Amino acid sequence: MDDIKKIILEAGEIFKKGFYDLKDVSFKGKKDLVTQYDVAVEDFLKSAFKDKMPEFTIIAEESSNDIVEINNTIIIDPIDGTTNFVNGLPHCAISVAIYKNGEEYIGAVYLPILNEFFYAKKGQGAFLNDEKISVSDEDDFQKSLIATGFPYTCGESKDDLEFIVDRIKKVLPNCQDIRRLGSASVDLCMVAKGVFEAYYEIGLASWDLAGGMIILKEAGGLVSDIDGGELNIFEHNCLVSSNGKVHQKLIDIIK
Ligand code: LIP
Repeated sequence: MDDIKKIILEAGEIFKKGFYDLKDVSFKGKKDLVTQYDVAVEDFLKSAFKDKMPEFTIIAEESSNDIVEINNTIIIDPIDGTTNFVNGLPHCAISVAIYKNGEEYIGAVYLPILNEFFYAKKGQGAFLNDEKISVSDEDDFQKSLIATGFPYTCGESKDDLEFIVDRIKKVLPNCQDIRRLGSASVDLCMVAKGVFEAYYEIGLASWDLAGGMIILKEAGGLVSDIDGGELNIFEHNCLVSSNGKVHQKLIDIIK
């Protein structure tokens, strides 16, 4: 774990430089941004992981993004929350998930600007800067703080936009409030830390969710698809995550 942490912390230095620097921003889609720093952080991570763990296949948002199976695999999002990064909002992170023989092994989500390093190793719990974290005990949905997100596709797809607006109408009156932080990996860590009781979003890619998902499960949380079944991380389905206690209620509301 220490070696992996070291690599991610080093990548965080490039991230930090970029956060305070002028950025070349280009568009991968109508709403989907990328900067030279997404590429630089990704290049650094890919090369460092290739040296350290040459037997692992790498999936990464800006380059190796067409693989849809897991074996000995590292999944990287160099900047999850690129819009936040571009606009100077510190809720953006490097997300890394490592799978061994097809099984979840290590999750790491690092917020360089806030100096928060979330990580988990299968069977050993979840941590934020070396302190153990766990999900909240709240079981009353009405008292729960729920997070969600808006996939970039809502700029083009009426169905996706409809889903988002309709579910907000259904969830908002029945919970404490809703938050949209702008980084799926950070949202998952906020559930892991007990800040949010639950988080759901459609259309996420494997690199957005894999690192945070491993951390949340190790913190005692639950992740599923919208039917309560196992989430296929490559299917861009609706991710439902929670402290476990309000999971079914959230599914009942958004399904
Ligand atoms: C983004 C997310 C964000 C979500 C977007 C997108 P990126 O990732 O984490 O919360 O709503 O759909 O996937 O593009 O910043 O890595």
